[in-house]
Amino acid sequence: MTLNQADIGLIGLAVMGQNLVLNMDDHGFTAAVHNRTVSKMESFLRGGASGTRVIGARTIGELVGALRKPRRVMMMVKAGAPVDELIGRLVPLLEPGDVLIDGGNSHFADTIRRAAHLEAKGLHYLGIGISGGEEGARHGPSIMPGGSPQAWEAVRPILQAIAARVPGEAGGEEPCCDWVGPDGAGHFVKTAHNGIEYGDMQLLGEAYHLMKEGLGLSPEAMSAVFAGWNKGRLNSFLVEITAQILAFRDEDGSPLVERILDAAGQKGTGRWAAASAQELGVPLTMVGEAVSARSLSMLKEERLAAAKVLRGPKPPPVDPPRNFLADLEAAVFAAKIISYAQGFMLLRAAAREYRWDLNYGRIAALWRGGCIIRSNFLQKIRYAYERTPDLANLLLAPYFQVHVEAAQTAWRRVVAAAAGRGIPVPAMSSALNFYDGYRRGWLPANLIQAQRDFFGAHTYERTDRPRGESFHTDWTGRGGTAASSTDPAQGGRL
Ligand code: NBP
Repeated sequence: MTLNQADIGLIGLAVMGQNLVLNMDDHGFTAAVHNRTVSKMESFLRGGASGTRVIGARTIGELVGALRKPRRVMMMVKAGAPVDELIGRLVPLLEPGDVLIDGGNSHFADTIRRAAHLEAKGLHYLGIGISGGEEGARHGPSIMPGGSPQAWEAVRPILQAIAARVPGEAGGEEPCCDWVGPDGAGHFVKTAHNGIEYGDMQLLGEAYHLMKEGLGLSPEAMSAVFAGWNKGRLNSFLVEITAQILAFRDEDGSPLVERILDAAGQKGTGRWAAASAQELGVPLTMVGEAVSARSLSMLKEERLAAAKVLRGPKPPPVDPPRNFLADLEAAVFAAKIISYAQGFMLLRAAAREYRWDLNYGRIAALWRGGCIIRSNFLQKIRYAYERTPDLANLLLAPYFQVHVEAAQTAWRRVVAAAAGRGIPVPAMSSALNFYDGYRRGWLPANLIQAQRDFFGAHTYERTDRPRGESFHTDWTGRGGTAASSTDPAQGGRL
């Protein structure tokens, strides 16, 4: 074992850890590695890492001893308790000024807690979101680092070297990796990314459903449609792989996709995005629908039983409109705009709540390469925020406003055709409902306030009085008090 020589230590040699280490090695960095099950590390050194400068460490102590100071240690282990356990073992071995990095999919609240705990001990802590799966980790992921600015400076050269690269503003290339904010900001941005990823995937699933059942297209024909979309404004990694998946044949030549069980799993980050949105009061409806659609899909046996009992429209009352495929492309595009608008609403709300000074244009730029939602579309979002950093909502930026408006007639036709045929399109229709709600100065929430005041004396504000004044009415005349009051004590009972 060579002492004080390695640039970085990495613990956790599963799929992500191994590929990140090889990526670091490609870029000239020396990594010392350790894995709890030491035999996995040994087989990595004999296999994928043979011929590289990677240094194996049989214990955590050995790994720490192999690092140059200030030490940089990256954890790539399963999120949750394993991270706390590992931190507990590392802390006694590290010194003030050393940098500990969690590159897993940790919950941002855990990262905030860990950062406070470790920074109090003089250690620096970074919680970084990494997207791109195995391929990204090996050849260039999108990296979303959060934590102390000093810690960021200490790891910037390594993380920016291994990140995906995309064409830069002023020519050349720029890395899809830049500091996003303090403590849990990086992991929060990764959660928002994953939520948006759920929405994008659900929209493509709904388009597939409409083409398959509404138009009766073969997987081959659908593959061609997605490949065509990928040449236009919907160009993205997910549309590209969808075209490839639909064209993929099983060993006997049949389309493999048709043999895959229709029960979609989830590891939790989409649910975290939806839950954070609920807590922050953000209408992140697309992610909510996408998470619920996966949950509904998991009820396979129940759905099979229900299919024998519950009937939909029969025969289909409407034919698909002419030019349905063009309508569908417009509907997917418009709904995608809504989904990203909601995702950035979530980021804005989190920035307010956790006091993060997030740079939305830069976040959009980080997602342009390496990650699952990478697309040209993100460049438009970047421009929108560069032009107006305090943009209240992406939908108000001219590019998005014009495109949603231009798509809306087709979008409405698609949602109506789906409803008429009994084909579920929860993401496309909830996006439309969001658009129709967000663009209205008045919503029927006055009735809801009246109901709340009726049964729970929750009070309401009036349109003919200044905001902040609370009123309560005795709706039945049996309450024994005046019909309306401005009792300030009641204002807090909401
Ligand atoms: P996994 O999430 O499957 O975790 C396996 C690794 O964690 C192994 O190295 C395992 O060691 C180690 N580990 C566990 Br489990 N408990 C431990 C403990 N108490 N102490 C020390 N090590 C422990 O690996 P992964 O799929 O490579 O992902 C790593 C992280 O990156 C996760 O947080 C994941 O959510 C995130 N992520 C994954 C992807 C992806 O595409 N897979 C993408 C982006 C982010 P062992 O070998 O001894 O069991």
